[in-house]
Amino acid sequence: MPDGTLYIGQRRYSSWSMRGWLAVRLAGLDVEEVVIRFVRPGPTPAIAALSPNGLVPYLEHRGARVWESLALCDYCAEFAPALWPADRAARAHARSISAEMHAGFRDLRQAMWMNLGRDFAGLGRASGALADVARIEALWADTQNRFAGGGQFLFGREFTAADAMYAPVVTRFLTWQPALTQATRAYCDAVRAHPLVAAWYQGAAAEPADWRVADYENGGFAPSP
Ligand SMILES: N[C@@H](CCC(=O)N[C@@H](CS)C(=O)NCC(=O)O)C(=O)O
Repeated sequence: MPDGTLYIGQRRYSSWSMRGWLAVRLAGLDVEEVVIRFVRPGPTPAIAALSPNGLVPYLEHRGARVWESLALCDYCAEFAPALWPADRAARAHARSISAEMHAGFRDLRQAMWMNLGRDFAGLGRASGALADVARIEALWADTQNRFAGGGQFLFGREFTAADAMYAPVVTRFLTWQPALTQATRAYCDAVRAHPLVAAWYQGAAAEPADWRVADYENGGFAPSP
């Protein structure tokens, strides 16, 4: 019998669920997964009735109730401390960039939403989104230069909670293909190739077609000038 339940949204669209799921799987928690399909227009009643903040991811584990993806990362790190870097300064940096992700990049998230099954190359290039892309590229480059020691992830060879927090950004970059530096593309390739990220994509591809949400499949957008 599993130790708890992790509630998530559709893998194809739910970026915050992806973060929580990656943290839970990296920590090896033995939990059952329950996917709750989004209802549009939201909020989704089944999620609102279940989760304290009315959102997924939401984890129930051995008597603990955990919501907010960053809190899930911290909870999972209690079982797998390597989710955060061992070095104090690196760990402070990892927490800071993860908090920046959790709190921000709203323009990017709105203009280039997560859809793991579509190619929206060249679209979504609103000025605010491009400013977010530039900040993320600078942040990743600075982090890797200071802490990765030549490894493929943000803090080296191990995929940390910070990588989990940015993994859905990687998927956005792959789907929408804004102009990116070579270093950013190399990081995106490394994240995409991680076995857990690959498993999440496979799960998304296996979701039934009637789970699709029209708003996220085309949205009626036009390329930005
Ligand atoms: N700050 C929250 C954000 C979670 C969030 O926005 N989740 C979305 C899905 S990605 C949700 O549950 N939406 C409810 C709905 O669409 O009905 C976190 O970090 O977990």
